Amino acid sequence: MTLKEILNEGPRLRPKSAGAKFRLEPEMLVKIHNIMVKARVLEERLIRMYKQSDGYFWIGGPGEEAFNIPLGLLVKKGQGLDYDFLHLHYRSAGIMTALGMEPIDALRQMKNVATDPFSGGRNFSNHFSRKAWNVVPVSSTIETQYLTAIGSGIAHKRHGGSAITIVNGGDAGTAEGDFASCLIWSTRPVNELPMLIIVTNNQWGISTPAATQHGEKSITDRGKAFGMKTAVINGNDVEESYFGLQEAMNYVRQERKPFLIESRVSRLYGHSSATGCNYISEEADCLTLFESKLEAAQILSRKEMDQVRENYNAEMLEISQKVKQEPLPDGSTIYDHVYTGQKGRYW
Ligand SMILES: Cc1ncc(C[n+]2csc(CCOP(=O)(O)OP(=O)(O)O)c2C)c(N)n1
Repeated sequence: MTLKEILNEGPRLRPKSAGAKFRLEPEMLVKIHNIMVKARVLEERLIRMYKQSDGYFWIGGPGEEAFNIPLGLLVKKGQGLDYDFLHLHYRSAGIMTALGMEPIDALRQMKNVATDPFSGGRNFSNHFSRKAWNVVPVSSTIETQYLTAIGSGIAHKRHGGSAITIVNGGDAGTAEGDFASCLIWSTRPVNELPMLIIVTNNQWGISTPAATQHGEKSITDRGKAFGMKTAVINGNDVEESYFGLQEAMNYVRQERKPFLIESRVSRLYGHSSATGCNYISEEADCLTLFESKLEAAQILSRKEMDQVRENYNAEMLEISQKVKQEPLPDGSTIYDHVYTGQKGRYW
């Protein structure tokens, strides 16, 4: 069943009381569920490709969908300073999927084929970039995005309007000076920057538990020291994420001042392929949680949700087979795009 069919059939299938426990409209809940499944199945396909030697390395964001899909849907998407800038990290496939990324492009990067639109087949999986949506290239070196984000934060401040700079990264990375620089630069009196600063806290830095590294109770306490508005959000809950993000974004858009969000999320397949990328059943699974709520509220039936997953499974399998036939990048292009618009060697 397609999303359109579900949306069309939805009101007929649902009793009047359906959705009573939710604040979001049933159509929005169905839409978010659909994109959550799409993003999850995409990640599962990427992991499978890695395990079948159709890629060299996997890192990604299964377990962050309940937070990342609402985030992507709330972005003011476009190119230039009238639109939001996104400085993302490597667990952001859900955000990109909500923005409208075609899954085949993520698979192309995984397989490192020439058709990969993000890096021409030359970067790790989930290292996106898209000029048309102000998505700045994802960097493997953690936390540097909090520095580059200051630049677009300043540009947004000077430009005016309602567009904002959004940056995300993990909890362990906040130990880097780059994070402190971001807090300092975004909160300078009279020069505050319109930045939504997000830390997705999955309680791990590869294999180091967060509890052994953080003296503060919550990472947002650091923002408070700079006089910032902050919020801790249960990133495993769709509605808490949606409304928490909406409130923070409205504040940043209108006040042109920063807001720090700490989102508590799960890391469902471990750190990366380097740690095996197997499903960790001890972690809370936001999709399972959301699906039981949708079922209990009679928004979607188990059968309908299984159908959504089945359809995406079939689609991802089909496109993975297509990608395997695509050519690898030619050696002559190795120096292309080291600098914007540059082709060939730059010295
Ligand atoms: C500057 C830098 N130092 C170390 C690493 C190695 N490294 C890669 S991911 C990672 C852990 C990051 O943990 P966290 O910031 O909590 O994000 P998560 O991966 O858990 O989402 C580290 C230390 C790196 N990529 N870059």
